[in-house]
Amino acid sequence: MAIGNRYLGLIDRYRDHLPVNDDTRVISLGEGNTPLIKLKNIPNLLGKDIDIYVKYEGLNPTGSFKDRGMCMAVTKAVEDGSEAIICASTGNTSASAAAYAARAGIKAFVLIPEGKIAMGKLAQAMMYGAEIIQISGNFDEGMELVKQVAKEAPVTIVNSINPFRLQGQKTAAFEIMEELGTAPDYHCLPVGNAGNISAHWMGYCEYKKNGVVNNSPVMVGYQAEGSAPFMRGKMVDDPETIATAIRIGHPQSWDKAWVVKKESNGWFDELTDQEILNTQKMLSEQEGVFCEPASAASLAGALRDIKTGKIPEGSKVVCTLTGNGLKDPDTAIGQCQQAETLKSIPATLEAVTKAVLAEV
Ligand code: AN7
Repeated sequence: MAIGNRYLGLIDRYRDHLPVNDDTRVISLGEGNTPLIKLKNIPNLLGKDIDIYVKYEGLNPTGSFKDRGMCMAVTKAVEDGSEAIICASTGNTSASAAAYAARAGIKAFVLIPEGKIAMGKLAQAMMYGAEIIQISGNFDEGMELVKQVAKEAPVTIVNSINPFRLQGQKTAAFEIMEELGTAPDYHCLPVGNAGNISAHWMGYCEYKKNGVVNNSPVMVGYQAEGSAPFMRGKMVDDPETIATAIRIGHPQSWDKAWVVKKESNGWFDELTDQEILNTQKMLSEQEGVFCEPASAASLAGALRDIKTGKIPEGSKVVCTLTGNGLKDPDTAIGQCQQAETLKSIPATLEAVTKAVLAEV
């Protein structure tokens, strides 16, 4: 067995495919190289002959796929001499920006919507020492403010309108193709700003163009019903969903995502909050994989489309699980019946033995 192959993050790994040179000071936390887990119990339950893989991006350093893009964006910001970065965020971008800024030794300003960011994400932004600017408005309003402020102040925007973000995020597609030895038939993602679906498509096209693979997937984007501008065909002004990560009504990569849909012969669809939560719970219970609500939209949508036959049997399907379940403990506990019935018993061998015997 080879030894000494320390993984040093995706910029090191994919240097030849990214806009860096030998002199670039790389800002990395070891992001990327996440597990591609083949589901076993859920396909059995479905009774369908189908290969479903989940790409568990929640295992990145700050618990979401954002780290792939953020390591590139912050590396380039530092290279360009920037001393402060700024973003608007539903939570994960701010956690990631805050961490990479800390690592680089620069300042991070994060605009977050009051009351609509999951507790884990808020804890992260605070712990990493970001300048938190809470607004009484939603993500879309925050994003517009960030664009304006960046014209007035010496700060680099690290939302996905920063092109280096998508460069970093495309590497998730590289990893999938390398592991499968091919592109999947379908790739399903949750869609908010649509940066990630666009980045994946870039990655797939790049490897196909270079002859690494000779196929590319159908790209499928799933939104939450109350926050589904791609289904409405226009921007949504008051987006609402329990999946706060994708509570976005004015997607920043609007045009790009429509191109992805067209070029890949893909589609968009929407899910109710209840469908999203049911799938989040099912994935945890059946497979031992805990993702945040927004992430479960990819699998929830895929399962529905497999059931109806829109995604045919015999397909290889990859669903991106964009964020870790620990990001949003409140929503998780809130949907577990056990949380309501949980009561203490005496700390005695007799009582505990009785409790175990009652359930085996
Ligand atoms: C878990 O953090 O936009 O379609 O500000 O956190 O590329 O926007 C988060 C987005 C999916 C949607 N899943 O990805 C932010 C933010 C999770 C996310 C998305 C987000 P895009």
